[in-house]
Amino acid sequence: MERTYIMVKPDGVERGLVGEIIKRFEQRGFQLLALQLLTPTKELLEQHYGDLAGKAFFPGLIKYMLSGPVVGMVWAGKQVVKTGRVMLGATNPLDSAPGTIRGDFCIDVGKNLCHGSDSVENAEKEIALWFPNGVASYTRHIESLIYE
Ligand code: DAT
Ligand code: MG
Repeated sequence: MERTYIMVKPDGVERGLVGEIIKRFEQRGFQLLALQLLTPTKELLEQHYGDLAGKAFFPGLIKYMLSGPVVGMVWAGKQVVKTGRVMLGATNPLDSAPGTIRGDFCIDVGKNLCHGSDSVENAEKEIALWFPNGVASYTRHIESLIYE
């Protein structure tokens, strides 16, 4: 089953939106495979956002992400990478549709609450980076109520 890495950023944790974000993925029918709260190191964040290292906003992004703990999750399900991004909304919250997490709860790109992997390949890289001890799978009894 496809997997994605979803992360509530420090602003989302401080604002008490962890439960709200988990709720949306749970209610949609996706399966929670892993969950952790941690204050990431600068090195971990620089690896996670490695492809953005040349951007002018990169130092500010790292500072923001270091400002407190984050909640990282692995979710599994059919097309969960693409659908997870749709559920988060556009990178700039002002472009995010109402009904999306960013479209419902934030305004500025530098305080956009959450992260979601942008491809299946990057999802697996991010899961390996944030959960170096591995992520186990398990069978749910409700699969037949979610998938046809
Ligand atoms: P996304 O988080 O939607 O995958 P991204 O990978 O392009 O977006 O960028 C990672 C984060 O960097 C994004 O969530 C917020 C920040 N960011 C992106 N573009 C920015 C910009 N133009 N100004 C400030 N921060 C930006
Ligand atoms: Mg991204």
